[in-house]
Amino acid sequence: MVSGKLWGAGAIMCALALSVTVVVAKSGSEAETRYQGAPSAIDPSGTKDMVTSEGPKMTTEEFAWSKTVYFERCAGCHGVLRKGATGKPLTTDVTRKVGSEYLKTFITYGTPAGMPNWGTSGQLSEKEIDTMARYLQHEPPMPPEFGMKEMKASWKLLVAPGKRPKKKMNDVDLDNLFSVTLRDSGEIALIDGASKKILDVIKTGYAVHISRISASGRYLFVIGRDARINLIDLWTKKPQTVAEIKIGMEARSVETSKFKGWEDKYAIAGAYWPPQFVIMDGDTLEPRKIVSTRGMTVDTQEYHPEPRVAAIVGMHNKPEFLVNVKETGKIMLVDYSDLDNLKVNTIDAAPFLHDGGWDSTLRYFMTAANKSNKIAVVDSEDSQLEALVEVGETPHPGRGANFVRPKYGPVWATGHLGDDTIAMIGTDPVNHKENAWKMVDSIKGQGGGSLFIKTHPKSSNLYVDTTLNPDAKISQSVAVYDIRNLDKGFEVLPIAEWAELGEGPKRVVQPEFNKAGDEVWFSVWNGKEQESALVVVDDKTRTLKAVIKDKRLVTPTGKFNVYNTLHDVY
Ligand code: DHE
Repeated sequence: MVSGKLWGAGAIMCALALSVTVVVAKSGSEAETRYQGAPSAIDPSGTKDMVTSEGPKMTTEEFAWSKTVYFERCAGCHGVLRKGATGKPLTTDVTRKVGSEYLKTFITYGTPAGMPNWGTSGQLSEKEIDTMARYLQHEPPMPPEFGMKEMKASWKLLVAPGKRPKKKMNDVDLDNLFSVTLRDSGEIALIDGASKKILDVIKTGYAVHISRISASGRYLFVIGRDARINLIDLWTKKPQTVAEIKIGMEARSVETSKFKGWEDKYAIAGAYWPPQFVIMDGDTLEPRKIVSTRGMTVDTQEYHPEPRVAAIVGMHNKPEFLVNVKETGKIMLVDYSDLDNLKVNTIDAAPFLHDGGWDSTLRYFMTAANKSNKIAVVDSEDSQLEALVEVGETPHPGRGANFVRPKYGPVWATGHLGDDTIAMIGTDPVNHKENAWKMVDSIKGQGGGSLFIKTHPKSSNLYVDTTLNPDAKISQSVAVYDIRNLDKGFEVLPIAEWAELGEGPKRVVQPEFNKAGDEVWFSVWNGKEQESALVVVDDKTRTLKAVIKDKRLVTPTGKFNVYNTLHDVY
């Protein structure tokens, strides 16, 4: 572990911008850098080090220390190979040119573009900053590759499909079950939607991230930042992990095949490192096909050695996965009907693709190219880019929200990390052609730092969180709008206050509906050693319905209602 504490529940990563000298960061960019959160899961001791004579002098100990700090705090923004992402490139052609003094200034004071002030905040000492500045002038250490051999070695088939029950052996209402990410304990909690009781807590990967569900509703897939996947059988008496695998060293996304005839057949997971995705058997996780995402960017058409895999979705109308490749800005449509003759249709979108969701017809996929301030729209029928729609600063929809505006027809909405707006894009090219793929409206929210926005076909409310807003009053509450009368503005629900917790950041994150669409769940995400909670709101009355507290609920963040996740209801 390095010296100096990490900040808050999600540690702040550095975003070294090689320009200007103002110190105070804007709230939008501050929120964005705060979001690059988790320390990299890559083990620094496994890298190939590149201490070269061209860089300034440093000892092996100094190099090892800097490498650990870099992976824990900087790689999220600048990339493992320092090629740049949310943060500027820090390759040696740049860092050697600007030199030690220049680098030290920026590490010390930060920048308005979002680089934290590591020195003046007391996070790093003068000596540590000097070491870091020298380190950045050596070639970035190269983490090892992770191919079929390594995946197979990590693969554990704990219960073979033939040994599993033929029918559901428990009386859990699986449709209304919630899989809740317990981020910092590396676990998920399975919570019954009706009774709000924790049915089980299951050990998963490090800094566990998301859950997805197989097309039959039987298998739950959970991925950790360490690229470990747990395949959990929900039909056994007590849900249990039946297979496990590591698909790389760092990852965020997992999904399953949903097309008719291919239900539960395949799973797919995307890695941040190495930059690749892998298709596995859906009921065992045995790896079948690995595809690298390294290649040219869509804009300057330069080679990128580390294009990370962001959101992946399984199409409902075809045997295809849609894979977002962050740094190159490409969307890969992967036809899984013939893995030996794999067809991949690559769509040029825009750099820094991140998350997204379907429109209400499940035909068009709307995905945020966050640093480009755009939403890319993909038509899954003809496999083409339908539009690139300019929205606000750094859109972050989660899955987004679908609803109907009398004036514009069906729209899909996103909030933003970088500003306080909520953008709505028309999604009906048949009956509302003039509005299709245009930002038809943009309304004001509570503030920037929004991560997730949510509604439900049965609800007339639109909930917008502001998890990363620097103002605690805003990050601890949510805005709710009446979709039928958006001009009325929003009501603020003091979710964290309702949870009645003690000290801590208590960030409110990710609204998630139950199956019936009449209640909405929020996480009150506190520090690892502090008490957290889930708050359930009655959708109709917008009043508190329940608070779920339990010492096992350590840092709850994402919540995945089985039915809504499976059917892409949002
Ligand atoms: Fe996430 C989804 C990546 C930080 C909670 N997150 C995603 C997806 C990606 C991603 C690529 C889309 C997956 C998909 O649909 O296949 N997230 C990243 C990061 O790279 C980032 C910025 C920094 C990191 O180091 O991981 C990051 N994410 C966070 C958090 O700090 C959050 C708020 C809390 C946590 O648990 O870590 C967080 N991310 C989520 C959630 C989803 C998600 C809840 C799924 C939303 C959904 O409704 O499907």
